[in-house]
Amino acid sequence: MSKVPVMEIFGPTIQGEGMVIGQKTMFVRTAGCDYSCSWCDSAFTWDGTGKEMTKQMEAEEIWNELTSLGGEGFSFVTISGGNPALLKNLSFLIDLLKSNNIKIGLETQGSKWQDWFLQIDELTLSPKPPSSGMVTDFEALDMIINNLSEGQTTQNTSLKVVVFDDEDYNYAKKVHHRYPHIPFFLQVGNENNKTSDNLKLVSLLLQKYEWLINKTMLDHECKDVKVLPQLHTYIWGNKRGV
Ligand code: MET
Repeated sequence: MSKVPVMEIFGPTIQGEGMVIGQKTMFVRTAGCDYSCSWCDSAFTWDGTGKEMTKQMEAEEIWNELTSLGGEGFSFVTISGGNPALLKNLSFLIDLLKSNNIKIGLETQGSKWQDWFLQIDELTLSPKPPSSGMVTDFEALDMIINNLSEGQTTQNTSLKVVVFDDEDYNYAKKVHHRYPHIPFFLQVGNENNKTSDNLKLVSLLLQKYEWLINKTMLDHECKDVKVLPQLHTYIWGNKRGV
């Protein structure tokens, strides 16, 4: 069986987060997660509510769906979840995308390793701060970052921590100082991931972005970092499939 559980395929759109923010991309969202973050914006991938939407798909089927949606208008595919790093079989999709000259971005919390990480062009490791309710396995993250550093590839890796409060910010600093050579991104957390009142949401998110920027600018212990909004929420709010 070379199938993987797919929750949704959409695009073209832009990547709203992290190292390739603004990148035109297609998205493949896999089902299943080893985490259950309190503020997860894609809880339907793991809480049972998206069960009917989940399809076991072969790499070729995923590719067909991508090309039927995006035609010849894309050269980048982002794989997210859930935690796609639970799926060994994603190697088939990754090989197929590569053979079609497609660049690949992948989002994971950095709790599990897969050998195919070495083939990802833009890999975001996003360990979760205390507000998520999750506890980071730093041994696993150390191992992943070591494996990636040893791999002789053109692969790019970054770390991204979502920040909701002061405690999260301190956690983010700890992560950055543990892996100072990895490009580091701080991202504004979205506390209101259910609301459809976009004007109110954007105004709150802008305030939180300003708070995070001010905090970082005044902090002499945080120098080589990038502070980003979750861009897609400023445009589409909590809407899915964009
Ligand atoms: N679980 C992955 C991550 O933490 C994918 C996005 S989270 C909904 O980056």
